[in-house]
Amino acid sequence: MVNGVGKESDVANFDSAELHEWLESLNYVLQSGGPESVKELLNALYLHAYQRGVRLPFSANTPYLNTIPIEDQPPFPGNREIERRMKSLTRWNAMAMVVRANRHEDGIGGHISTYASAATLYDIGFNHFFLGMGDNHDGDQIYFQGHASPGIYARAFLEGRLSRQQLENFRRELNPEGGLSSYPHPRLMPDLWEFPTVSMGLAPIQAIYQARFNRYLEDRGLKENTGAKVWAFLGDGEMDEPEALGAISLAARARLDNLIFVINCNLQRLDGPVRGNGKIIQELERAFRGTGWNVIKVLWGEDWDPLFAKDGDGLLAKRLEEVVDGWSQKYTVQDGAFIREHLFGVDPRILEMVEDLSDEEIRKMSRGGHDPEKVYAAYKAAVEHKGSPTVILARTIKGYGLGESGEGKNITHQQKKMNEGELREFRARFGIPISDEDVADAPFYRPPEDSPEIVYLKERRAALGGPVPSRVVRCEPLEPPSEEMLDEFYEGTAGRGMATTMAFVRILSKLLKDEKIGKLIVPIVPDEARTFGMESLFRQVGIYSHVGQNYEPVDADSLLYYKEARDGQILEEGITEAGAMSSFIAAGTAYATHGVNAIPFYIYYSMFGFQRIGDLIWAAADMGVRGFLVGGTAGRTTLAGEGLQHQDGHSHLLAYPVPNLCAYDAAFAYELAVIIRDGIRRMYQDQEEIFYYLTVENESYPMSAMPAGVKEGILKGMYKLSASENGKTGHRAQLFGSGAIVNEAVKAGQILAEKYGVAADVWSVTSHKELRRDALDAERWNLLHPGETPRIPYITRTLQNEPGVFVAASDYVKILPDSISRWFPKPLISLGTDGFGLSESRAALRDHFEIDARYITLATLTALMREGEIEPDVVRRAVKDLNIDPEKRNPMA
Ligand SMILES: Cc1ncc(C[n+]2csc(CCOP(=O)(O)OP(=O)(O)O)c2C)c(N)n1
Ligand SMILES: [Mg+2]
Repeated sequence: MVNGVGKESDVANFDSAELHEWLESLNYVLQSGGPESVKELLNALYLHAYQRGVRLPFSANTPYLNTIPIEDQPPFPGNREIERRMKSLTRWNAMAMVVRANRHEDGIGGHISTYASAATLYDIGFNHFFLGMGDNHDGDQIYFQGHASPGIYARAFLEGRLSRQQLENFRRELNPEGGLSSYPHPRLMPDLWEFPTVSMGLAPIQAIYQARFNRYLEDRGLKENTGAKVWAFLGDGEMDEPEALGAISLAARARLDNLIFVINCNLQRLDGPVRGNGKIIQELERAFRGTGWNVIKVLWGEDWDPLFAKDGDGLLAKRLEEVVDGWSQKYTVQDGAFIREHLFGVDPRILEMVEDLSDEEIRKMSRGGHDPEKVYAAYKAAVEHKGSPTVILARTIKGYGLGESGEGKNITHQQKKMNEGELREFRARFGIPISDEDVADAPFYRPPEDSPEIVYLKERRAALGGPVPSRVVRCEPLEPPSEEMLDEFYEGTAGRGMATTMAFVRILSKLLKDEKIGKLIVPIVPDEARTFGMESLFRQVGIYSHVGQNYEPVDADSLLYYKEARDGQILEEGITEAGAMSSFIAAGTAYATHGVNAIPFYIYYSMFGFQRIGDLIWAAADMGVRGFLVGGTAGRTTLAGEGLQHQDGHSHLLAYPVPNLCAYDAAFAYELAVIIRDGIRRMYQDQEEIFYYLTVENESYPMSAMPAGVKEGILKGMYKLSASENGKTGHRAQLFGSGAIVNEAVKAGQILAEKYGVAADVWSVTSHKELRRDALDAERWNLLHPGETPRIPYITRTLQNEPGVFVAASDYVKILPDSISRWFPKPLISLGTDGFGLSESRAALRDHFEIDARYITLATLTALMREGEIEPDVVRRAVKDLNIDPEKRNPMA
C-alpha cells in the first residue's frame, strides 16, 4: 500500500474542466444566495439525479474537516497566554504525580498520556464553561474520563483545593495525611467526585439518563431548569463498549440539548490504534448523526486554516479523508520530511500548498483538540445548540508533549515513568520554571497565590459559580411514611391468595398517594410493568414523556389506559436494563446532584439484574445511590415454565459482594412493608449510604398476619414464624425458609409432626446477607479485642437455646444458608436450587431441585438420624413414603 491509499488515487479525477465549472457556479450561488441557497440547490440536484436513476451511496458523514468554518469562529474571550501557562503547569503536575507515585511504590500505576491528550479539552471547560454548584443553583454534571484524573487533581491543586501532600499520595489512600484515589470514586472522595467513570462505557449511558432525569425533575416541577449541562468526557476506544453507543438514540429522541459528549479522539486505545484501518472519527460521526445528534468535529488546529483556504478544489480535504488512522498515528511520530512526502506528496498540487512551510513547521501542525480557540468555538456552539444533544469529536494526540518517550506511541497508555532526560524535555517544551538541580525529582510546582496564573484561575472559577468537580449533599432529611400508613399490610389477607409482587405493587401504589413523599417516588420499569401487574399505575400516575401524548392510545376507552404525560411519574424505559439502571442511578443520587430526595423503585426481571448489569450496580454503590432495586419473578422454582435463562436462583448471591447493599428475600406483605419503611427511614431520614435489593415472587398464597414482636427480626434477617404446638414430643427441629419456600417449610413441619413425631418450629429468613454481615462484624470485633467480653452474633444469640436439628431451604443456591451456618449451634443442612433452571411446573421444579416439603422432611429426619435420635430404617422408609426417587437426576449435573 502506498501513501495510505489502497487503490490508485482518484484525486486525478478532479482535473476535469467540467468540475471546475460546476464549482465556479456553486461559488456564485454561495456568494449571491448564501449557504441556504446552496443547500436548496444541492437538494434539488440530488432529487433530480435520483429521479433519473442515480443512486448515491448513503453517507451520514461530512468531510474530514472542522465542522465550524473559520469564518464562524467566535472571538476567544480568555487570555491565551495565561491559560497556556496554567495548562502547562497542570500538565507538569499531572505527569509528576504519576512519576513520583511510581518512584514511591513501583507498580502503583497511574496514567500520563490520557490527560496529556485531553488537557485543552478540560481547560477550556474549566476556564469558560463548566458551571459550579453554588448555594442556590445547580452546577453542570461532568463525567471526567477516569484515566485523566491526574489532570483533574493537578487543576484542583493549582486552585488550592488539594494539598501538595495529597498529590504526593496519589494512589496511596491509606496514608495518614490523606491520599487521592486512582480514578473518580465518590465513595473514596465524597467531597470531590460525583460520577465514577473508569469502567469504560458506563459514563456515556449514565450521562444520557442523567440528562433525561434532569428533564424529568424539571417537567415534574421538582427542580428548576437552570440551563446547566451534562458533560461526558469519553475516550474514542471506550466507544466500542456496547453501552457507550447503546442509548444514543434515546438522547436524540428525547432532544436532550442539555447533554454534551466530548470524545477525545486520540485515535489510540490501550494496545494500539482504535481503527488502524479506518477512521474512528468518521465512524462515530455516522453513528451519532444517524440518530439525530448535533455533531461537531474539531480536527485541525489554526495552522491548517491557511492550507484549507488554498484548497479550493478540495484536493487536500479529499486526501485527509482517505488517510486511515494507522497512518495518521504514524505521522505523529515521524519528522516533517516524511509527512511532506507521504501525506502531501501524493499530488503535486497538494504539495504546493505546503511549500512555504519548513519540515519542522509541518511536524508541529496541530490537531483541533489541542487548539484552544477551536475547542472554545465547539463548546460555545454546543452549549448554545437547541433541540438535540451535541457530540464533539476532538482530534488529539495521545501522550501529547511526552515527546520521544511516548507521544503517539503504541506503548504510551501504560507509561508511568520518565527519566531525567525526558523530564528536561517536558520542562523545556512547556516552559516549567523548575531548576536544573530539581528537575530530576519531578517536583510539583504551584506559582505564588498572587501570581497572574493563580489569580486568573480562581477568578474564572468564581465567575462560573464555584469549584468543579465538587460533590455537595444539600438535601434535608426526610420523614419516613407513618407506621399507620402501611398498617394494612401487617394484617394479612385472611386466607386469600396474593403474590409478594402484588403486595409490593400495592405498597408502592400507597406510597405514591402519600402527600409528603408520594411525588418523590420514581417508579422505573424496563417494559415489564404488566409482568408485575403494575399497569394500574399507568393511569394512576402516568408515564413520563417530555412531549406528553401526541396520539390517542389504543386503549383510551379502558380504565387503565396507557397514559403518557409531561408530568408522568413512571419511567417506562423499554427493554433496556442498562438504561433503566442508569435512571435508577440518576434518581438515587439526586439527593446529592440536585438536593432532591428522589426515591427510586426499579422493578425488573430479577434474572436480568446483577448478572446483566452488575457493573452499573457496583457504580451505583460507589456513588452512594439510595433507593430500591426490586427483582420480580424471582426464585428459581417459583417462576415456573420460563426455563434456564429466566429462573433466578442466584441473584441474592450476586448481591453479596456489594458492601452497602441490603438484600432481602421477603415471604409476606408485612415483611415487605417493614423493610421498605425502615429502608426509607435509614436512607432518607438517617441519610445512610445504603441501598436495597428486594426480591418479589409471583406465587399466590395467603399473606399471613404479622406475628407480634417480629419487626426487629425481619430487619436483622430472620425471626420465628411459628412455634410447634406440641413442643413436648421427643424430637425437635428448627426449619428455615425464605421467600415462597417458607411455605414448604411450614408444610414439612406438618408432615414431621403428623407422621414422624417431630415438633418443628418454622423461621422466615428474610436476609442471609444481613445475618452474615452481623456475624462477621461480631467475629471481627472479637478477633481485634481478645480477652474482652465477646460479642455474640444475632444468629447465635437467637438460636442458642433452640432445641433439635437445623434445616434450611430457599429458592436460591445452597451457599446462602451455608454462608451463615457456622454460627448455628449445630450443623445445618442446606437445601437450595443449584443448577440450571428448566421449563416445568412449580411442583416439578421443586422436586427437581429437591427443595419442597418432602425434601425438607427427609433432611430433617436425616439430621435426627445423625444425632442418633432415630433409626436409619425410619429414614429409609421415609424416602419411599415421601415418594422420592433416590436415583433421580442430579440438578447440578
Ligand atoms: C470496562 C473496561 N474495560 C477495560 C478497561 C481497561 N482500560 C483502561 S483505559 C483503556 C483504553 C482506553 O482507551 P480510550 O478510551 O481511547 O481512552 P484514551 O486513554 O485513549 O483517552 C482500557 C482498555 C476499563 N477501564 N474498563
Ligand atoms: Mg483513545
